[in-house]
Amino acid sequence: MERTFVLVKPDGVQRGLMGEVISRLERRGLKMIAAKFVAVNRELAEKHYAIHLGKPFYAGLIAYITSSPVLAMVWEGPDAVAAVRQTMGATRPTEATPGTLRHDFALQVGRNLTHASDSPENGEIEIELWFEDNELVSWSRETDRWILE
Ligand code: DAT
Ligand code: MG
Repeated sequence: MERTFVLVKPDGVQRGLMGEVISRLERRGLKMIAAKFVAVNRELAEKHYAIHLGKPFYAGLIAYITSSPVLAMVWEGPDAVAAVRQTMGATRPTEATPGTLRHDFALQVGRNLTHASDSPENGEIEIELWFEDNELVSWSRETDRWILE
C-alpha cells in the first residue's frame, strides 16, 4: 500500500487545526500509521527542504518551519500521495479548490498549513528522514473492507 509523509506546519498547530487536518484525512479513508509532535531544528529543516535550496523563498521557509512545533505523520492508502495532495489543495491557497484545506483555512503561500509528499519516491525518502522504522505502526482496521475494494 502507498505511504505518504504529511506535516501540519507551525501555522496549523498554532491555529488549532491539527484535528481538522487529521479528521479530513481520516474521513477520506486514509490510515494513519505514524505521528509525532516535533520541534524542528535547522538541520532537519534544511534536509527536508533541500530541493528548495537557492530559491528566493528558501530562507523564509526554513525560518517558518523551525518557528514553532509541527505534527509529523505518515498516512497509508491506495494512491495516498495523490489523495493527500488533493485534500491539501494547490500550494498557493488562492489557487486551491474550494473544499480543500488550503482553500478553506489559508490565504498565503508562506502560511499554507500543511506539507505532503509529491511522489511515492519522495514520500519514502521523507518518511525515512522523519521517522525511525520502529515508529511506523502496521495495524489492521476493521472498516478497511468498506473503504478498500
Ligand atoms: P507544496 O508544499 O505544495 O509541495 P512546494 O514543494 O513547491 O509546494 O514548496 C514548498 C513550500 O515552499 C510551499 O508549501 C510554500 C513554500 N513556497 C513555495 N513556493 C513559494 C513562493 N513562490 N513563495 C513563497 N513560498 C513558497
Ligand atoms: Mg512540495
